[in-house]
Amino acid sequence: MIFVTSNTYKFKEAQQIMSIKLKQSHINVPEIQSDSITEIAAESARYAYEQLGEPCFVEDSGLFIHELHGFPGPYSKYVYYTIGLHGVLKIMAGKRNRGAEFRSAVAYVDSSGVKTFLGRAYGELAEEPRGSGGFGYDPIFIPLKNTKTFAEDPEYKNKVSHRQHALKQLADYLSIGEKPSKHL
Ligand code: ITT
Repeated sequence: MIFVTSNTYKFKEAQQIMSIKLKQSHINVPEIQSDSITEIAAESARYAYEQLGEPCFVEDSGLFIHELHGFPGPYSKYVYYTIGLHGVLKIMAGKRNRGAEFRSAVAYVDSSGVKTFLGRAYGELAEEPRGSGGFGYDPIFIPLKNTKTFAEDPEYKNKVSHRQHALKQLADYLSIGEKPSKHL
């Protein structure tokens, strides 16, 4: 199964979650501008299928901060590379509601069309970046029922993450199952 992504961290996580062997494709897929990561992923999947002519999937993801009405959401990558984690924490300074969620929209495509799956992980923003695992916003995201950030506890991340939830739905759809989890 081909996972079209330029992000090697995402690819590694997906391979740790899925039981079938994944192949990373680096083809350059344009991303449409939209407030919906599901729409963005679906369009990217259509484009990828035109290029590859083989079943594949793509993923669009992001961090949605409740107090900021979902910002940075679909713009997570841009915000990460411009103001970064410290910029986001600065915007959040003094705010009482630090609730946030990661979302992952996976779009799978084959000859019968595109099918999308949405996964979410709820938590809150840390006061400062912690941990060296994971990528992107992981150092500032503390999932529910844990005190460590995703970057401090990447194993836990793979069990409860937005990506895990979306890929589990894809695995169920394809009837291939995911890797058995030891703890959950
Ligand atoms: P693609 O080639 O697959 O599109 P990308 O890095 O461009 O890879 P996105 O467009 O989906 O991915 O951007 C999502 C951004 O949101 C990503 O660059 C991170 O900054 C952030 N993000 C997404 N999932 C994350 C996760 O599991 N942990 C931390 N940050 C995440």
